[in-house]
Amino acid sequence: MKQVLRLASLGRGFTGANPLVGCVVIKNDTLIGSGYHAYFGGAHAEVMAISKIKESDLADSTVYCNLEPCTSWPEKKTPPCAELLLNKKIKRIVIAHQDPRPQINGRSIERLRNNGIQVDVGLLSSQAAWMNRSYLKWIATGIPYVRLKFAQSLDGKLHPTPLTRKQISGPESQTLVQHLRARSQAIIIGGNTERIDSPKLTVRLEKFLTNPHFVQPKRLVLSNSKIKLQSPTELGVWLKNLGEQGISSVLVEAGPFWQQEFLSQNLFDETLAIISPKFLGPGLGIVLKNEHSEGNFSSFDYHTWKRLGADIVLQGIKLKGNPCLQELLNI
Ligand code: AOF
Ligand code: ZN
Repeated sequence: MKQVLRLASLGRGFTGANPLVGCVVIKNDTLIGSGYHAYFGGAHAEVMAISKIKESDLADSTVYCNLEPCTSWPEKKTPPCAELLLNKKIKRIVIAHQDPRPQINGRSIERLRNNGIQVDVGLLSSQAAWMNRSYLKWIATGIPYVRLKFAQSLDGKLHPTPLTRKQISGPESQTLVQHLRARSQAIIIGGNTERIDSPKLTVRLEKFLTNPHFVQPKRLVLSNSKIKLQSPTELGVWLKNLGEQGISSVLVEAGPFWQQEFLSQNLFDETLAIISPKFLGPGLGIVLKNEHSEGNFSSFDYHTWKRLGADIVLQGIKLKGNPCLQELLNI
């Protein structure tokens, strides 16, 4: 299953709203096939792993996959993997966890078992669920997984005042941001960031640009002239709309105003604070606006930090808004 998770992660940045999925096929203790879901709309991991194996070799083999194989539904892009596994006379299937998508949600497991296939569920389930935490949150709640990313100086400022363009974080942190963008389907900024920085918000890493299946994240600007909310309190409803449009994860690269709205309204799953060893002097930092928001900080369920060049990145993750993950991680 470790190998399955490694394979699955190769799809990171390319699978859009779909989960990361890997698959290996084992027969007589030998790996006879492997594959992963490489891009949104492309073949599923099981198909990739199985397609090159002879029928006679497949009989009585064991398939390892991090996710429950899919069923079919009207707007689905590829054929159902559960039927493929049934037709190929696989003996045993080992999966990390169920696919909570309402059209699947245990149905494939039941169907495979009813047809005499041994299905074992739960191997490395927490690692697998962690890897797909944005997919699981979006499927369970309909709301995209929200990452807040902000770079701040040692004196806690995101922007100098008067507002001017200023690069706070170093090049290593910029590379991290590129990866964060690649795994998000939309990047959100506010009108001030648009006006001062006018960032392109694109992914520019070779790895992504050279892959014809890579799709740049949508650029969403919360401002009077672009996406106009009647009031910041509409943020939650707007996010839910994004989820309904098939956006499963967003990266917020806005300045202090919108960052604090997401924080104060408890509309986030993860924060990435990039802290740089420099002082900005007069400037704007994040000021939380209500009592409720103070509680958010103690409600991080996981945190870690990493050194990137001269900067440190402090990552906090909330798991409690993520019912599937909560269940799978048993918290
Ligand atoms: C699997 N194996 O490799 C993946 C699965 O539109 P489609 O046909 O690509 O189906 C997408 C859905 O299938 C996705 O939302 C998720 O429920 C499941 N993903 N399932 O058996 C895979 N990527
Ligand atoms: Zn499938």
